[in-house]
Amino acid sequence: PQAIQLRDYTPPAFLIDKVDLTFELDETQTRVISRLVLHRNPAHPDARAALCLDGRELELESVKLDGEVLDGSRYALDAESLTIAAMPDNAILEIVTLIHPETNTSLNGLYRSGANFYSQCEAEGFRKITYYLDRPDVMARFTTTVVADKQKWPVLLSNGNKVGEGQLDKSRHWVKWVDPFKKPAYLFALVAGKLSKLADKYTTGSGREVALEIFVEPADLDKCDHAMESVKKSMRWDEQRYGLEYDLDTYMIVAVGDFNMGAMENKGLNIFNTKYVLARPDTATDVDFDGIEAVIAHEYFHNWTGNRVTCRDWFQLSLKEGLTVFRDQEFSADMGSASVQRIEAVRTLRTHQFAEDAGPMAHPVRPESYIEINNFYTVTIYEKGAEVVRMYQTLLGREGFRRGMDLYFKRHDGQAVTCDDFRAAMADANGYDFSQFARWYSQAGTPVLSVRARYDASAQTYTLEVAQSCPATPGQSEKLPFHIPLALGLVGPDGADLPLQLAGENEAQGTQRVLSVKEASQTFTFVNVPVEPVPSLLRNFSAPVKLDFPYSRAQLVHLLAHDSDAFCRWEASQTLMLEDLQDLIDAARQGQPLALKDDFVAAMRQVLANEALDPALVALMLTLPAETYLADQQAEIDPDAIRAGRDAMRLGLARALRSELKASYLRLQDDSAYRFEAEAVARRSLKNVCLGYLTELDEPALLELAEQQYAKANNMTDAQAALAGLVNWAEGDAVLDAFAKKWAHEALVMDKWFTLQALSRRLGNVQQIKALMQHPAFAITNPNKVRSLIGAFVHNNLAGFHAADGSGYSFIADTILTIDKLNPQVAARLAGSFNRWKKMEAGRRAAMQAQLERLAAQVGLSRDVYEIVSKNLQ
Ligand code: HT7
Ligand code: ZN
Repeated sequence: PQAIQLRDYTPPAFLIDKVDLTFELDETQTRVISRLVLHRNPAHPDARAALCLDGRELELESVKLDGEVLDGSRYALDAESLTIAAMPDNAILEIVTLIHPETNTSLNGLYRSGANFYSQCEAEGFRKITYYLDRPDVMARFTTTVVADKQKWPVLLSNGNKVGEGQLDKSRHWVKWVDPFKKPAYLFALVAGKLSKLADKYTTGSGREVALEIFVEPADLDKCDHAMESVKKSMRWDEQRYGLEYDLDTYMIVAVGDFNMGAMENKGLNIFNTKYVLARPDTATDVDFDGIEAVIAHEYFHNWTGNRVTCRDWFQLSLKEGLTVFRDQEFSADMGSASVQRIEAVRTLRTHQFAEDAGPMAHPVRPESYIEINNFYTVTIYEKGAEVVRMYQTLLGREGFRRGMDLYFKRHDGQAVTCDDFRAAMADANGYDFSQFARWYSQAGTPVLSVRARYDASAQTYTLEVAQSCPATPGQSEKLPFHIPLALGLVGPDGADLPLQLAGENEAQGTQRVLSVKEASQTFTFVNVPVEPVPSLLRNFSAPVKLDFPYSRAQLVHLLAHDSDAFCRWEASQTLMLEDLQDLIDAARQGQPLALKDDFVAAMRQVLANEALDPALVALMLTLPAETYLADQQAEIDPDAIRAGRDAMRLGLARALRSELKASYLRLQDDSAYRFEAEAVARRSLKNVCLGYLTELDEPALLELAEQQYAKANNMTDAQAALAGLVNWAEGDAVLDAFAKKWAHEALVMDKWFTLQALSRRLGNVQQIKALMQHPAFAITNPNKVRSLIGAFVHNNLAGFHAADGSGYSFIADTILTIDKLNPQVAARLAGSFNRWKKMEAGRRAAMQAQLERLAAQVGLSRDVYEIVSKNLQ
């Protein structure tokens, strides 16, 4: 397969003004009648260029150009396109195609889930519905009529406003939808089925009433309230923060159990994975409630950042995704604890994006090339992209950022634009030079910021020498310096922040500064510093970099106890933890005894005892980094040593803090009805972290605590946490069985049951995973099932997947090949489990390479899997 290059971008030869679609839905085939009003694009370099429409897996019935039926000599057809060479400058094209949603297992294009029909068109799914200019810079006005059997498919939905409906014949009815806004085809949506509706309304700031509708399978109607509340909160927040109102009369959400990603922002008709809609206290955890609020906000926010202003081409994907993730993060920060939300975002970034940036799939926030665009819905585009947007705000302040956003919408509403256009709006609205900042979009890799400090007591100066570098990534051996916002404070011996005055300034300016680091090495001197401080660096994680500062253990303990910045406080605990974990891992590798250091245990004891701290922050400070994150810190990965070192730390802390953990666990009990409120969530999170440690100790009385918690839990957060502790012991089996019996008919709850076992130390092995794949609740065609069992195992159970006998590797290669035939996007995500192969110890490295080569040699591999496998082997 050929790579597509950013440098080859050319404007489309034709633009489409209007699209009229009619769908005749049926169980065995669907007829799509498309009427396009097009005109030649003056911006295209060739004024006589052919019209080349994208299309895949379509059966063409007929083509009419300006009313005349075209015979086969007037167009060329291949597996990917329909080309008409002789085209007038203005034309009406009518195309009839047949498609087969009932056999479409890729969940891309129009597909069936149960007896209902759903669509997914981003990025290039519309071409599986009809021949079209399936690229985001072709924006058209869509009208959609859906015709279907009324008994089987009573609800017929598409984008925009419903303008008519009626009965066609004895059995069939029709509904017509008009979307008044121009949009690219990737935002098209169609849903047909037997669905129940939760209805509500929202009055916008300017007084318009919007109907809110959530459509789900009838059995799920009692799990939509939280989603509806989240919609209303999102709408209010976007008005208050950015002055952005909803623009249609109806906002619809549809939930479907078969879905490749989290959700999709189709204009006026968002389609969601059920995982991000359905929640009841007994079926969904706090993490699920939180995820639903964030994803609903994310898709809703896309209405402006993505839909009203969209991407010129898919290389600009982060223009909408990075910006919208940033917006949903800011929303979540306002809904709950801002610092907890920030720490969690940083954990995700470090665990997943830093790994991506250091591996074979590393790419810039604006990639230069891709083979399959679906492989580029990555943590780099989303999460690093959000960090890049956050840096504008850190440099400009919230008001400056808002000025930039206002100008962006003023300039580009209704357009398909680039990351450079966004950057220009930020720069022009504020008179700020963001030219060097452009490198965040073009250079891959995680920069390293090395800081060294010197205190001169007699001159009362504190000097920071700052140097930056960035490792080579595929195709980019040399990097130029980034523009890095470095937020910092100086913490005095009493724990208070010192006033900050840079050399050359007349007076101190606050106790926190954002320095602009732009050179490869740069010096900053603070004056009038009366005592030697401890630097609190990269506050609130002001840039997506790795910080290197030679903190002493005493300095870390000081920050951990006093830093006014919650992120840096957490960071100090993590740095201390990581240092000791590394020692334990090294000791495990050398077969030496594994013991915890006293000052570390004392610091953790202090954290746990600090009742003035937000319990959610305490929980995060006591949580160890993931095995995969630890793996990424090693020169060579030995999964067994990582497992042994990490387990030793958990067990050591549990033993040393047994009584404090138990006391905190008992203190945090709460028998009241479940509430999804920040304070209650925080208490539950710390309580369950304590329980997790206590169940490391194989003591019947402590395991009984977990059993009791499971038995009397009035919410899934507590039930799942109890089971997570038990599942590592034989005592867990009875509870697992009871859980499966109780929840056999709740697909999302059974997903949790699969994941708990996939991640269990005791059960997370290939034999068990294969056995679970035979369970009646498992389905290889359902992405949620694949992710919760197989994905969890290969991505998050380092020692289980990387069993020394190589069984994990042959298992996953076999599974990838099976799934690739059904759903290449899902198969490609599993292929990402090979991304660390070059860093594994020799035996596992060879075994992984052998499986990669086996995959590469397969005939008929999808583009999706081919791209991941071939980049791994480069
Ligand atoms: N913009 C949406 C992306 C998406 C997607 C991409 C490829 C294949 C399937 C997909 N489903 C949704 C989701 C979002 O970022 O909001
Ligand atoms: Zn998005």
